[in-house]
Amino acid sequence: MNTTLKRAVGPAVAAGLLVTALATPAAAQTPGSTVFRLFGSAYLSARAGVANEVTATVDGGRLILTDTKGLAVGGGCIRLSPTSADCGSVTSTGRLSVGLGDGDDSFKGSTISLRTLVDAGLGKDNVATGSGGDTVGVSDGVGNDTVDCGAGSDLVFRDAGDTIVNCEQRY
Ligand SMILES: [Ca+2]
Ligand SMILES: [Ca+2]
Repeated sequence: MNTTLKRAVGPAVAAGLLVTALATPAAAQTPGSTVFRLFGSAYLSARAGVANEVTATVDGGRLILTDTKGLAVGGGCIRLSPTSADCGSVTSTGRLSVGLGDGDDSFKGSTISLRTLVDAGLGKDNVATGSGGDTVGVSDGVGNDTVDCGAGSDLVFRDAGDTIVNCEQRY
């Protein structure tokens, strides 16, 4: 490596190591996912390194999101417990977007009619969406995922070998 490149890369590498060192002790207490609302849509974003078990249900007209690995609750959602949150009136919610990140994750939302987008990311994932027109992505290069898109006209991005049920359009 020449001197100029060393100078440019050195501090960035050092900063990266510092962040990793600081993050490690707190990791055990860090929630598995963060939920929030933005522009009338609800979001759940999983943290890296977690095998998330996520559900979406409707209770009394409210959209309830859970992750057994714990939730951080952002704007527009109300904490119900360490693992669940009320993310607003389902009729005022345009759609639900879920990013499961890496790990062997599951998403169960088969009882809801809200349009749902699930990016299952890496790992062996199990995704079940409801009666809305849903979009599910399990194309991580490995054919070991399972998807049930439920009723409605649904779209899936998958690999050969993935088990796909009830998804009308497959890419
Ligand atoms: Ca994950
Ligand atoms: Ca569906």
